[in-house]
Amino acid sequence: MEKYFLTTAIYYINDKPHLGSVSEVIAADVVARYQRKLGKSVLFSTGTDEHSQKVERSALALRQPVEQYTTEAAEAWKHLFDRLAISYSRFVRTTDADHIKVVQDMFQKLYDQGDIYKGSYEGWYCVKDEEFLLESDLVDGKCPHCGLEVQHVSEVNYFFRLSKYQDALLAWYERHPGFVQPSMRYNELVNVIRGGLRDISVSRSTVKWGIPVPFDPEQTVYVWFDALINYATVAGYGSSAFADTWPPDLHLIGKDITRFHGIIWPAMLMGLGLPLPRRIFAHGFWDFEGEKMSKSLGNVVDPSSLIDTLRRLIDIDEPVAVDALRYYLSREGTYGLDVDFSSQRLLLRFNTDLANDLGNLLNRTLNMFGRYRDIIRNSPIIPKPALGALFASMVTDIERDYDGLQFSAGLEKTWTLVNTLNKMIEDDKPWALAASGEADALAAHLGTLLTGLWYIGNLVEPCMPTVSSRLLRAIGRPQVTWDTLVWQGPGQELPEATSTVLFPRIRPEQLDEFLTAQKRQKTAAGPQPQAPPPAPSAEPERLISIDDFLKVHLRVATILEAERVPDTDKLIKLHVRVGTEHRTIVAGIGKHYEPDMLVGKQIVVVANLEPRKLKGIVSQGMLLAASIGDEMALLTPMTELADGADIH
Ligand code: ME8
Repeated sequence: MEKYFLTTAIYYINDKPHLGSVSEVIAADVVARYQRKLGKSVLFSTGTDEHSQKVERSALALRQPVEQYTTEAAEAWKHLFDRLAISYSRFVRTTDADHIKVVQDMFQKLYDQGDIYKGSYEGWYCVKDEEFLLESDLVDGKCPHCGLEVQHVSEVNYFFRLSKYQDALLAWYERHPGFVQPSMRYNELVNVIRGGLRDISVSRSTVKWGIPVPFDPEQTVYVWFDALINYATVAGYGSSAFADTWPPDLHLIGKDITRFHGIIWPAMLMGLGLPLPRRIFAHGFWDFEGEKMSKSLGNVVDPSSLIDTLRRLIDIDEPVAVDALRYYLSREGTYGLDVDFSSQRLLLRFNTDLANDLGNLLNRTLNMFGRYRDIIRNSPIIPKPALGALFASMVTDIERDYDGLQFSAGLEKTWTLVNTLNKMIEDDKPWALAASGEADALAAHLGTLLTGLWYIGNLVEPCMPTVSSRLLRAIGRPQVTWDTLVWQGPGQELPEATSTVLFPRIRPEQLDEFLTAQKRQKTAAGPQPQAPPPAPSAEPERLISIDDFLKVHLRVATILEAERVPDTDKLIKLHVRVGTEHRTIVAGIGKHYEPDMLVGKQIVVVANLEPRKLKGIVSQGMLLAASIGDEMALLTPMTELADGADIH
């Protein structure tokens, strides 16, 4: 059986898991389950990164022995991964005995062959990112990545000859254009290598909580050198199994740690004479309100509470709530780029894609089998050939999307199939076929729905394992590998269930409650700001229909001129262009903006607002601005557009 070996990054044990960190392991799980759907034998590893100064400090702060602290924290991570239906083959901990041995063996080998040597390090260190930094790397004296204070370090330690591998790395990148993906990350790394590589420090003399350097117990192995090796531990380095498993097919990591995986790790492997991983894919971040979700910013969404809230408010059971979250994370955004978390979008996806489109399709199909059972008793349940080609070609296209880790595109195509079947029900009008006694046509209609759902049930399995198995159970058809999906009917074996509600619809009042609960949770999770801005109104939002929203005509405008309205400090008169039209708008932004700053800027205006007079000037529209407390910001398109563009 063909093998597939994939890994996630291993998570710093002292961080509480958040939606961003678990999004990676969920994506990896989707890949693992997809590869199994292709019939491969999958080795899938994830785990925790447990050594380092910051872990030592966190344990100390809790007055716990560090071993106890890491064991309890690793259990919490593992428990959450189990809850999220992560089908890992190994949860590796860097404190595992086999890992410690592999790290020491590799360190020794590189030392023996002269790739590691003793030197002295003088410079900066970021404890949060566990990274050595040059003076020139710092931004305002702080870490360029996390913005936190850095530590000055002056110690004797061991260095890895990274510089020696510069040419070999460049040659490797040239020969393997798909080595690092997406291509923008590949280009970034090639530029870093071309810019020149320096040897790096790979041990610490002042950190006790680490793996001892085998030939110098005064030193511990640098946490990144230790952590990267986890991938080799999982593959059984030093055992006979290793040659069969190595190299990994995929390292799935975030865009913040590409240098470690795309430069240092391949150089270490070159030094060790081992094949390099086949592919490194660096995903983007899950943001919250435009900023990376991270513990230090205090803007994290807690996946456990999110699942609990979904369950409680929508009355779904745990595995369905988990699948809904997995679906949302896989379906939003383009994998590789940043995405902003929005509980509204999560619920919208739940109601439209899951409850309306897929859930309804299943339920309607089962209802019809119940209702028309007698009519089709003697007719063959065979799908209509016409749709077979569409389903077969979609499976091929979806495989291409999943191979490229483009989960959203793959799911979008799957939903094209869902909606093709929904539309077919409207077009075929099975109720009319039943009324006129057209048994064969009705049986072909139902056979198509059943076979289509069989495909769809299998196609959604990587992303929603529970939903997949419940759907397939309800229609009485098996879970199969994708290559064995065939466009043919089940014979006379009809589904026994006559109804299954996979996803109850969320009602507007539940939506309100959910959003308020999320808001409360976010406030509870946030750090303590010195002067908190006034909280947005705690009043539940009044919902409007899409039709109400569509009444407002929003357009992009360019500011051509701006001047203060005399005798007021608040009002600015703007002359704007909205496509071919010129308008005057009076806006209350004078305390926040100087007229000069505004000229040339693009803004968003409500184009169909009744004109009104302000200080004797007729204002023909309104511009959009966001404000909280004393702060205000004009809303503007992310990239420049032709003015007059409609906003939907
Ligand atoms: O870097 N959105 O661990 P880590 C998406 N231990 N992904 C995110 C994210 C967010 N908001 N925040 C974090 C480490 N991640 C090292 C790795 S591997 C040998 C050692 C991702 O816990 C991040 O990009 O800080 C990384 O891939 C993973 O979570 C672990 O991050």
